[in-house]
Amino acid sequence: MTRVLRVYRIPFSTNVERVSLAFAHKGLDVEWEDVDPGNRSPVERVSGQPLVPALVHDGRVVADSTVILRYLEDLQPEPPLFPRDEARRAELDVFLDWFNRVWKRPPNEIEAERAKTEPDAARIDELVRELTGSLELFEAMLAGRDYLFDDFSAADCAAFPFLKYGLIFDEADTEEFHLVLREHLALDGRYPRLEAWIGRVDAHPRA
Ligand SMILES: N[C@@H](CCC(=O)N[C@@H](CS)C(=O)NCC(=O)O)C(=O)O
Repeated sequence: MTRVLRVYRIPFSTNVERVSLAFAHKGLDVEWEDVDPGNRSPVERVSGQPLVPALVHDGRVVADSTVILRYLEDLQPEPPLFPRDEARRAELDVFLDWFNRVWKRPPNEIEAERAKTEPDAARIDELVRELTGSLELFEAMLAGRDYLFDDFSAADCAAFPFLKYGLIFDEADTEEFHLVLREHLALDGRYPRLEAWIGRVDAHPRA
């Protein structure tokens, strides 16, 4: 039994950055467990699956970044990352589900297609249009507000680590999925609200 919040992570992980923003927002301490990306056995041993982040707290194991965001909200409600209003919270739940299951699909498929010996160029073009097209949607979501759901929330924690690749890139980060994001989300000065939001969220602390 441990009261410490321990999180398994690998370098440059988008899903780990989601929870790192959330921990810092709530002022919660985290004990990071650094894992070799090429050897997930410590994560598998503790959580029964290889992906990070995986949280261990008080005898419980919580895998999946979005589930961890909700776990932290229950553990420490203030300051909030989810709206208190029931309808607004449902809207945020829909956004998170859309982002995870719909938005993430094109970049994941582009990465998988590129890895094939004979990539389907037409399919890649179609996926790139879908991915790049989403930038208009985020630009519109930020009309007249600083964050995706007015106040800084789980939506910003979830989307920022992916959308930031349109503007911010660490040259040491050579993960193929991140290269896909960097290539196809480049803002090139065409999305001023999104650009300002990336800077705004990036100014938030990480745990
Ligand atoms: N749905 C999971 C996805 C976790 C995930 O894909 N994590 C990545 C790092 S960002 C990972 O561990 N990738 C390793 C791999 O695919 O082998 C979440 O939201 O936490």
